[in-house]
Amino acid sequence: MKLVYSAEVAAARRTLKPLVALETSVLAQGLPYPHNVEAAKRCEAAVRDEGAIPAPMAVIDGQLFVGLDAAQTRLLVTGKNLMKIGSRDLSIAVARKATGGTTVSATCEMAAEAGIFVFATGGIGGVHHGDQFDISQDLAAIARFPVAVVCAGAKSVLDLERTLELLETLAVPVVGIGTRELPGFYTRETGLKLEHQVDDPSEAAEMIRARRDLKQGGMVFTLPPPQKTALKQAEVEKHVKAALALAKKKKIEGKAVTPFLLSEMVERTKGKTLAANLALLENNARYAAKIAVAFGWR
Ligand code: PSU
Ligand code: MN
Repeated sequence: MKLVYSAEVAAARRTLKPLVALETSVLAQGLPYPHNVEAAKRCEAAVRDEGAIPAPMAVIDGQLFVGLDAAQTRLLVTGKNLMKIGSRDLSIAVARKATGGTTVSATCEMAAEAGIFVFATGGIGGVHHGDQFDISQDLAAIARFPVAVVCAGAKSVLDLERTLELLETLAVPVVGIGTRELPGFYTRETGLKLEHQVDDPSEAAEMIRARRDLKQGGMVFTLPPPQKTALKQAEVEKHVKAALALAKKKKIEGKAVTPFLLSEMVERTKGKTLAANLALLENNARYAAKIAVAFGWR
């Protein structure tokens, strides 16, 4: 895989500075302008604050970038018709010289190739509700590539119970940070129990190292979203139900489902989920950086 490193990420690799991978589908498809600009800024600042270097990934004109300069970031937050690039889209994007944001799956794949072990996102994809068969490729990618994903759980619009079951099937460890309850992305609570908990970044780093040494795939660390902007489960459930019904009515399909549901949630909660999303993205980036610093190089 031919990766193009930004000057800053290349320097970090030479000087063995800890790196944190960041996805960009959240910028290109997940959040509306100008909130996506704010998200990128807050995440990168949080990573730097903790002494690590942010490595946002994207595909630009068919080239696989690890680390983006200001003009490239600008393109991803303002560009029209940007591709949503998961693992399965990478080869197509390269062949077609396309430009787009990478989802969790493609970002895991590129991070693994770059030797980056820690990755921060908002919420991972997972098993969707309903009797259609819609499962995000994020899960298979996390199972396959040796990257630890720090997130606020799987996105609230998903079937979280089934998502946890499938992660077990795929032999992906899911570890709570400071709690044994799975957070629900916009919510701190879900009632779903996790088997394991870590209470500080070095414990998480030890687990990543052990999994790496076993030559297994990636893993998931879940961090409850910040109290101040978190929503209550009952409120989220009500709006998710309505958003799912509308998606069905409008026959929203395939990779458009997740962006549609997220933007519906923003409207239905009058922006509350947007504030929650920005806060949890920053929170996850910060904790991921702490883990990356504790992990060090090899
Ligand atoms: N988390 C967010 N916003 C997002 C996403 C995650 O807070 O937009 C994106 C991620 O890039 C994730 C993708 O990988 O949604 C999952 O999409 P799908 O369900 O189509 O696999
Ligand atoms: Mn899907």
